[in-house]
Amino acid sequence: MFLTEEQTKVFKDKGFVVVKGFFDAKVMGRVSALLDELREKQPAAGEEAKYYEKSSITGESILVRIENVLGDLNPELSGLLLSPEAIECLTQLLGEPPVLFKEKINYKLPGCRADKLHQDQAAGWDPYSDFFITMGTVVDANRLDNAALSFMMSGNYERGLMTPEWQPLSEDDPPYSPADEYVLLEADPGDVIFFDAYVPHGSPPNTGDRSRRNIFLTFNRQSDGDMRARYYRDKWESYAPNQADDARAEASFRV
Ligand SMILES: O=C(O)CCC(=O)C(=O)O
Repeated sequence: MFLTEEQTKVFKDKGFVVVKGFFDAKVMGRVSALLDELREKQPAAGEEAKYYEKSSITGESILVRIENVLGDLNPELSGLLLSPEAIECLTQLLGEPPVLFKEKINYKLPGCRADKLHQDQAAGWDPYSDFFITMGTVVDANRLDNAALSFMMSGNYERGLMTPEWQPLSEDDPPYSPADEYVLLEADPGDVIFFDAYVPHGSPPNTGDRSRRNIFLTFNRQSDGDMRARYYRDKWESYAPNQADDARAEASFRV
């Protein structure tokens, strides 16, 4: 057992739990370097899926995220993140072994737009399953000035969709209201947040001068099967990766 009873209870009650120092500094140094390499890489079709948007803050094309980064494409990164301890925690929380559903690196560079308050499940996940857990790994220090995430911490949300799919829960940036139901998650490299697909969360635009890279790996229960290839096939049909010279206007709700 890696998570304590108290930690699994917090996850059940609030929909998320933060595990400080889950990965050590050596691992995170390597992860950070691999993310820098991926930022520079020109992927071939079917490889890493990069998404660029035009920043309304700076007017520049910026890399918002990279998806499809684990597995054979990047075995070292996969080995570091899908550690035995991570799999054990996910097994505890899911009640059965996890299967990777999707993964992404959010670079949240200076000038990046807000991620509006939302439930992940509202991003078209219903056709695949009704329950997922995401493991968020903090790569850069997350602070107020570089778009740290805010999570609902009251547990006061439905374990179901609270809006129609694709609609954020609010157009406001943090502090979300009611303010006493949300927490600003300032976190350090190596901290991990496990959260379910219904807990409301979001982050403001990055108006600071430091990137705020976090990696989000989303898992389903083994009994739901391996849906990752289908997920990416469907996603790329409706929302294809692009290039810096082909940056989209800002899209605030595509998780
Ligand atoms: O990276 C962020 O700030 C937002 C991430 C998020 O909320 C998500 O992808 O569901």
